[in-house]
Amino acid sequence: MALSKRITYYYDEEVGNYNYGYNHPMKPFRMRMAHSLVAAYELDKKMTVIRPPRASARQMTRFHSDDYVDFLSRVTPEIAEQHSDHTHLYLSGDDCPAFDGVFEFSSISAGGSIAGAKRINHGDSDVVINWAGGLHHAKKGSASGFCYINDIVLAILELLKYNQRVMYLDIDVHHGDGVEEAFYTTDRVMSVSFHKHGDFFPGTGNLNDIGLSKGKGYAVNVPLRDGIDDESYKNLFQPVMRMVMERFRPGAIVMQCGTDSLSGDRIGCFNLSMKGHAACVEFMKSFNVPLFCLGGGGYTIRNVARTWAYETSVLLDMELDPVLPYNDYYDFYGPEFRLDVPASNMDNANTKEYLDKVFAHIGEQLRGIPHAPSVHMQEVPEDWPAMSDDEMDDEEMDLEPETKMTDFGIVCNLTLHL
Ligand code: LLX
Ligand code: CA
Ligand code: ZN
Repeated sequence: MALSKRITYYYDEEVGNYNYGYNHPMKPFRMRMAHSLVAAYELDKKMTVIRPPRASARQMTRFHSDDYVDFLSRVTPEIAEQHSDHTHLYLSGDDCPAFDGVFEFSSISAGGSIAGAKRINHGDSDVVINWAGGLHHAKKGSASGFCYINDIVLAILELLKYNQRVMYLDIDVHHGDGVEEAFYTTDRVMSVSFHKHGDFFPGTGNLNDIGLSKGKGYAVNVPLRDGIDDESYKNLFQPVMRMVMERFRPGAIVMQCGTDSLSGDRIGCFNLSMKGHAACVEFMKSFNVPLFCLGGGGYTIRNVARTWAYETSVLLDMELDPVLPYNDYYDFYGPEFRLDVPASNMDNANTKEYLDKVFAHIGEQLRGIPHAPSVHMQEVPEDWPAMSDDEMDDEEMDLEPETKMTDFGIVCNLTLHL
């Protein structure tokens, strides 16, 4: 019998108050809906629930450029309109509006992801959840695809202080471009993204994009077509991830659980049911490696809330009543009022031949990288880490403004050198 895991869940009730604008598909309110379901199922009683500390501008500049973070911390809707030339440098038009409180909103998601990584580093938790995180498109010097601050890169940088290897897995329907780019030249982070590819945002994530120099082979891209269903997804996901885990042996897994890969999403084009999506989470949990689950995209908000509440229960090993309990947003779930997101009858454009070709290509890629040593074979200095997290943060203050310290190297303003 598997031992039950210690779970930490980050939630800030303020997060649901931010508003991208009336017509924008990103609705931060979905996080409040998800939490309301979590609480109505009494899942909050089975885990440690923490309100995250807000990330500071300084913490954000561990990845992002100083000028971009400074801009984000000052911008308001009025300033953005008055200085539109400057704004276009950092924010991409309608996708990334300068809405009221955009910096505070970003500091909530980033704060939860940095704090969650620390909790894993200190061995305080086996599984951490931050459904407000997962902003995988944000770049070093600009916002992209509704994402301003890349909480995922910040969490991975934190995990790298204590872990020689960290795996990043992304089941959002979009390519995890910002995270892949940040770690494209290192063999210490393996990034794996399953996504729709072909005439779809952001356009990156080709099968042949596998990383560069030391990082060659450590970026895995799984480009998919419209309408992939639970069975074909599982038949590709499980063997690919088994192979990645066996080859790379990470000390921690960061999993972006974007729900725009669900059937019926307002933006996505896949045909995964809630159970099919959650089966990916359950599969990664079964490796018994510290797991950090983050949110991501998701635009049919009743289904986002259902799925993240259900995935919370999967991580807790708890069975839930398929009839939804009464909750603050009960009316959103009619007419069925059930904990289910069914697949539809849409066509699956992913033929068996296509998926076999993708699998063969990835298999060949992974056989080309060396087997990582298992954790017990690694040499770890007895007094490692020599400094506390706070001391390490303080150390950064003494460095030149253009260089940021990490435990294993210097992050300069162009590339992360790990
Ligand atoms: N993919 C994704 C993941 C997380 C967030 C946003 C996105 N972006 C999109 O889904 C998208 C859709 C259409 C066009 C461009 C991008 C995200 C999550 C939480 C808060 C903010 C952004
Ligand atoms: Ca993805
Ligand atoms: Zn997405």
